[in-house]
Order: sequence, then C-alpha cells, then structure tokens
Amino acid sequence: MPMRKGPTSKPLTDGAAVDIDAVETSEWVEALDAVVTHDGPDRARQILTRVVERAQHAGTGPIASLNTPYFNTIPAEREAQLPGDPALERRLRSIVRWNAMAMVVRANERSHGIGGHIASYQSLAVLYEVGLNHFWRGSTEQGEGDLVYFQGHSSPGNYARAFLEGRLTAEQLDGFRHEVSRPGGLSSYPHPWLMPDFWQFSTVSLGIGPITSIYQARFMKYLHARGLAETNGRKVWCFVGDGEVDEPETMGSAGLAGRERLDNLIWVVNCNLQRLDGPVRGNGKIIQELESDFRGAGWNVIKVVWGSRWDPLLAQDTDGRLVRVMEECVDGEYQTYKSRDGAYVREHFFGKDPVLLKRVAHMSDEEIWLLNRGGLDQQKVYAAYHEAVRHTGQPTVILAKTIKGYGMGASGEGQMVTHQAKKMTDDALLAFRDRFELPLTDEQVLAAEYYKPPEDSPEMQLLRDRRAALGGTLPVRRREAGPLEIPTLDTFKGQLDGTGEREISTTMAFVRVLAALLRDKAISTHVVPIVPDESRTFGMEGLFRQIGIYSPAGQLYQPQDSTQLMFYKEDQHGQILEEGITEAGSISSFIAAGTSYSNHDLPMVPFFIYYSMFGYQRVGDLVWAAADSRARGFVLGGTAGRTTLNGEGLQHEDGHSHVLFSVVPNCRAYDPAFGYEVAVIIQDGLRRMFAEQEDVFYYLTLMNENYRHPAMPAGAEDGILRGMYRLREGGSKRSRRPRVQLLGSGTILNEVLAAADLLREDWGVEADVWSVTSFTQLRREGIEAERWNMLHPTADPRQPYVAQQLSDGVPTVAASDYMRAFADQIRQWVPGPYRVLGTDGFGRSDTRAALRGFFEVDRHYVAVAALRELDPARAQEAIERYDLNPEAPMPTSV
Ligand SMILES: Cc1ncc(C[n+]2csc(CCOP(=O)(O)OP(=O)(O)O)c2C)c(N)n1
Ligand SMILES: [Mg+2]
Repeated sequence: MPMRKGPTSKPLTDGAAVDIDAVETSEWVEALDAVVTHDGPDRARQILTRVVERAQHAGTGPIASLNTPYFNTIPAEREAQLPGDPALERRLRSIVRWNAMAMVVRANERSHGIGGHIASYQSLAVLYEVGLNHFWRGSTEQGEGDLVYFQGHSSPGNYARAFLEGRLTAEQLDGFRHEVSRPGGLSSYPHPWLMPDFWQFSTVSLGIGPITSIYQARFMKYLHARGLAETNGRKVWCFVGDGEVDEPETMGSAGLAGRERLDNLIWVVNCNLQRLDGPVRGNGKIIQELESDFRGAGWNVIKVVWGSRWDPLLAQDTDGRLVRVMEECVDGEYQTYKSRDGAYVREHFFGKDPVLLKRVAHMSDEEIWLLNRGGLDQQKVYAAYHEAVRHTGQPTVILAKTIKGYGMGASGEGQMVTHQAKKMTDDALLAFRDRFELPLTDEQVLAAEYYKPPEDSPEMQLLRDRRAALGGTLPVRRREAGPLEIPTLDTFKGQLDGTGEREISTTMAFVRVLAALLRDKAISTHVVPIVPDESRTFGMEGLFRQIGIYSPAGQLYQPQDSTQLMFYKEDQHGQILEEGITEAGSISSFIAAGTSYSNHDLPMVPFFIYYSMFGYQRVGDLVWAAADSRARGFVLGGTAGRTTLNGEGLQHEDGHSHVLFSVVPNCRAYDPAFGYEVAVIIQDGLRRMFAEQEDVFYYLTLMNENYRHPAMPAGAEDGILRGMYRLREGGSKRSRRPRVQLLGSGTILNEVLAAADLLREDWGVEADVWSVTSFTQLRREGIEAERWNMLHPTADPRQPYVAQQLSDGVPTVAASDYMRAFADQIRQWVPGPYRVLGTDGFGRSDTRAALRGFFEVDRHYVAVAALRELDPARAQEAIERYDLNPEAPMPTSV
C-alpha cells in the first residue's frame, strides 16, 4: 500500500513565493521605503494596515503574520543605553556567578547527590543582574516595591547575591539544601514556608510561577480599582523557562493578561533552548513560536535574540542573507554551535551561504566565537527592560536568547546533560575563573571558595548604591499585616438559631454567612468572592448586582437581564472575581488575595467556591503552592459528597477531596453538616488567620441537599472546631439496653441520626451520636498526642481528643459521604470496635436514596454495622428486614 503523504512543509502563503512580476513588487517596496524615510515607521504601519485591510476585503485571507524576522525587536540605534560602568557591572555579575556555582559544587562535594543546579542560573545571570541593578524596586516607607517571580531552580543566583549583600553568611551558603542539619540552611527552591522572610513566591513547580504572576498582576489592578491600595506603577516580573512554557498553566491564562491589558506585568522567557532532557524545540524555534503565541494573546513582544557583537554584521546585511540563515537554523543547531567552537560556527553556520563565509573571512575563530546572544548582553537586556517598563496598555514578554550552562565550558555549556550538572571538573573551574576574570588563586578555585570583594571595592559599592537607589534589597517577604477586626459569632445569628421548619442546604448557609460578612462594616471591603462560573449553581447570583463583578472595562453593553433585580452587573469597582471556567486561574486569584497581607500590606479574605470535584484533583499543585505561600482564606468545595450531588455521575461526584486536602499540612479541612457549624468554623477561621496571623487556610465542603438545620447546642463551639461533638445522647446509661456510638459527617450525619432512631425503635439499641466536622483535624490532634507519648515514655500519657470523647467497650460506627480512608483516619484512638462506612468507588447518577443504598452509607447500613458488633444474629435479621443484598458487588468493582 502506498504511504500516505504527510502534510507538506510549504507555507500557506505559498503563492507569494513565486514572484510573477518582480518589477511591480519592487515598485511597491520602494514606495514603502520612501514613506519610512520621509514620514517614519509609524506612518508606514498606518498605510500598510489600511492596505492589508483593503486586500482582506477583497478576499485574500490572512496576510500579516504575527511573527517578525528572527532578530531583535528593538533596532540597535533605538536602544536605551545602559548607564554607569558596564565593565564594573560585568565584574560584579561574575562574582555572583562564581558564588552561585561554588555553592552547588560545595554542597555536592559534602553530600554526594544532594542536588542543585548550575546551568540555569548561569544562563540567566544577566537577566537577573540588570533587573537588580536598574529596575526592580524594593519596598520602602514610601510604597511597596515590584514583585519578582524568580525561577525556582535558579535559587543559587539569589542566594549568591544575598551573600554579597550581607543578608546571608558563607555558613548559610554551605547550608544550601541542608535545612535540617544546618541551622539557617537554605531551601533548595523558593519556599515561603521554609524561608518566610526571604522568598515571596513558590515557583519551582513549573507553570505555577507564570500563572500566579498573571493573577497577581490582575489582583493589583483590582485592588487599585477598588481604591484599596495604590498599586499603580508597581510591576510584576516573572521569569519563565522556555521548557516551562509547555505546562498548560504557563500559557493557559496568557489571554487574560492581554484582554485585561495588564501593563504591570512583564515576563522574561529565558530562551536557553534547552530543558532537562534536551532541546525545547530542536526542530523549530521557540522564540518564533512564542512570539506569535503571545502576540496573538495581546501581549507586547520584545525579542532579544542577538548580542551587540552581531550589530555590525546585521547592519551590513542589506540583502538579508544573514537573517535568512538565522531563520533557517533550528534551535537544535543553535544549541550545538555553542557546545563547540568558533571554527565549527564558521563552518556550519556561516558556511550555509558562501557569501556569508566571505563576509566573516576577516574574523578570527575567536571573534566568531564571541558573537554573543541577546539575553547574555547586558546592553541589549537593559534596552529591552527599559522599553518594557514604559509600555502601556499591554503586558510585555521579553524573549531572551541565551545559552544553558553559559561559562561551564566542558562541564556543561550547551550540552544535553547540562541541566543536571552539579559538579565542575578542575579544568572547567579554572576556565570559569579565567573567563570571568575572577581574582582567585588556583587553590581557591579548586577548593571552590566563595569570593566576596572588600566592602570598599567598586563592585561592592555598585551593589550597595544600586540597591539603595532602588529602595533596598529583594526578595524580602513580610510575615504579617495589621489585624482585621473580626465579627463576633452572633453576627451569624441566623445560622446559630437553626432554620426551624425550613429546609436549606449548607451551601445556602454559607451564602448567608458571606452575606453577613459583606454587611459587616469592618470586614466587608476585605472580602474577595472568587467563582469559576458557578455562582448560579451555588445561589450566589444575588451578589452580582449587590457588589458587582470586577471588570476593568466596566460594562460596555446593556445586560440582557438589566430589568431584573439581580442583573449581571460588571463594574470597574466590582468586588467579585468571576473567573470564568478556570479553576487554575481561580486558585491563582485565591493565592494573590490570600497573600495580599504579605505582598501588599493589606489583608484580604478570599472565599473561593467551586465544584468540589474540580478542585484538588484538578489543581492540586496550585493548592500546594497556596499552602507553601502561606495564603490565608477559605476554599469551598461546593456540590460535594459522592451521594449528595446525585444526578451528575462519575466525573462530578466527589467522595475523596477530603482525603486529598488532608495531605496539606496547614489546611484545616471541615465537612460541616449544619449552618451553625459553618458559621462557627468561618468565624474562628477569620480570627486565626486575620487577627492571630496564623498561616493556615480552610477547606470546607458544602452540599446542595436541603434539610432542616437545628439550633446550635450550647457549648458546641469547641467540639465543632476540634472536629467532633456529641449531638445526641442515647437513653440513660443505667438502662440495660445495648449501646453504640455513631459518628456522622456532612449530609450523612442525617442518615446516622435516622439510624439511631431505627436502632432504638426496631432493635432496642441506644446510640450516642456525634457530629464529626473534621476527621482530619481529629487525626492531627491524635498523632500529636501519640508522638508526645512516644517521646515522653515515663510521663503521664496524653489522651487524644477522640479517645476522650468516646467510651471504651462500646462499638463505634462512622459514616460519611467520602471514601472510607477519610473516617479511618482516627481508627487507632477509637476505643473498642470501629466500623467505617464510606463511598469508595466511582460515582454514578441516581436519586440520593438509591446512591446511599448503593454505596452502603444509608441509615439501614449504619444500623446493620452497629448490630453486627453487638449481635451477628440480629444483624442478619436486619439485613433481611431492610431488604439489603449481601451479595451485591463491592461498589469499587462496578
Ligand atoms: C511541574 C514540574 N515538572 C518537572 C519539574 C522538574 N524540572 C525542573 S527544571 C526542569 C527543566 C526546566 O527547563 P526550562 O523551563 O527550559 O528551564 P531552564 O532550566 O532551561 O531555564 C524540569 C523538567 C518541575 N520542577 N516541575
Ligand atoms: Mg530552558
């Protein structure tokens, strides 16, 4: 069979490749040249735009490409000039380079395999240092500074600079990646949790920095629009790896930045052409690909491809031959060039065109080798940054071409394996010293000694002067902001008193709590509701009108429902962040708002509510980053519970998000059943986070099942917060009746209460019932007590709270709408037999009653589970009486 032909590589504009009337073409080109010469490029663009528009009317289809040729966006003659002493700046940067490399080499000599990266920072040292010396402002009394999202695995570069700045000692540098065994040791990557005075942003999981930086910039615009903070003029900078752009989080929200014209956002993509395993686009060109992607998304794109040493060659290139070869070469070739030498570049690059070979005939191999890349040229980088910070109306991306492992020579420069190189050969170390002209003896070099010039040296003066002029050092993280005035519990009286005959859901209870907060004078402006297109699902659409949906454009249309009371109101001063369908974007907003106390000295209280199934399992890594970032606020998993959200089926019904959230150390996760529990948890959460400054956040599941909510039993608060409290007591303990203890959480608590009735009425069994608001909190307290007991073997043992609550010798049954692992968390502290029911398996759609029967968490199964511990014969009777099928397959298997 003949092979099917693949797509051709011919460009779509193929017809244009064959010029059918070269004279006519050159007349057009000459006319254009004349316009540029006489009226300037702006006028040329105006005319061309009009001409293209006209042509498209005639049916030509797309003409203009989003790409420009493979050279710098800013022509050499238009570059802003790097001020000061470029040679001195290079010397300072070389010292930072050395120390960054040395700390990794030393760490791995001490502890083989401890890891660390050399190559990435060496490729972006210029990109950092130009920013630090000229652009990035620190926070001062006069105002907050810029926010820089540094690349995670380039942390040695930040540490090396902090060492010169006197913020870190040599001992601390030697504690790189030894945070446990060396006090003051430095974390591998930027972790606010581990270095809370230093790192601001958790960036190392690739893609997290980029998406959170977009929502940070957007949140700053939001704060400004609402008149809460002066964020104008402050910039968010984010360093992105060229391999990192393949993470969906990286590019997934680029459109938002363009659409909302986030001109306070600057991304620098370090196009060193390599990721971990090999080239990013060996067969293509990452810079060209990204240029059109970003431009299409509405960004201002500045390409910094070639360094100054290319300027004369490019100036000579009136026939475009050099640029043509530059465009023909793919990134795989560009990588190889820089792993070889000048002779190789002459032969394989310039050799592609005999005319070019002649053009460089006068240059030595050494001179050819020194032809530098834009991202490694401080002048080019300065010019790009200068333009980026002045650009208005759009976010800017700088696509900077560099070399991975720059300066590592035979130990890594441009090599496939460079990403993971943690060592340097002796020769490579000596060559590094020579290349960067470091005043170190051979012995110092071979011992990879740190180098700090005398305090009065010009390098140190430059370092200090520049940072002083820019408002101090960076990164610096603020641990806390002034406390908020927290409403007292009776603010939520409506929830505490119960609903009487009325049936509502916990979602509705939450919305009422939120409404009460929005009425509270002290806290209302700090509240940030965040919703990914589910407000109507949760009955929150009333807020649209009441507090408005933030939109930088306001509302340019009359909404379809404008005549209604609760119309869809977009507003420049809106308070709701209606994110559209992006859970990743929404949690990025949560992080921005939840860390506002630190980054903007302004505590904000995010309430991020979404479909619980599309939460942790969708954006788990961002949840982890929120935790690391010490974000404070409330995450609300709506329509939760495997059997409670009943009609939606397998991909919607969540019976495990509590297990997933239980892994986050500083997340307090609750599964409340009643409105007063919701109110108590939220009120206490506000107190902890925004008055006591605890670095925790909350996960609450909310359900859509309507039922009556009782009034809060007196004194229940403490138990609600700790994770369980006795809701109902069985008959007198003196009666001779058999007894069980029943635990229920979320909506399944109602089944448990019904089971208690069945047990009494049908089987003469008394049951005490606990509402368990958090198996996860109970477990935490239990393991803490257990650990203390282990380490204090001769002291009076502490009794975990679970054990204090439950009686020994009485069987206990727990049921929840989550997989058994959730309630199993407390097993070892339950005295006596413990039987757990849960919703393990795939969800499916049916009525709640059918689902609860299927997953065996309804009142009948709870009763059977209890009887099974008391008297197997009676349990058998109950199975028959309630018509349960003992041979039904395990829900996990069907
Ligand atoms: C989500 C995620 N996947 C994988 C990694 C492991 N990792 C760290 S750096 C890296 C390569 C990064 O390449 P690039 O983005 O081009 O950055 P460069 O080091 O080249 O600047 C990988 C795969 C990670 N940190 N995060
Ligand atoms: Mg890379």
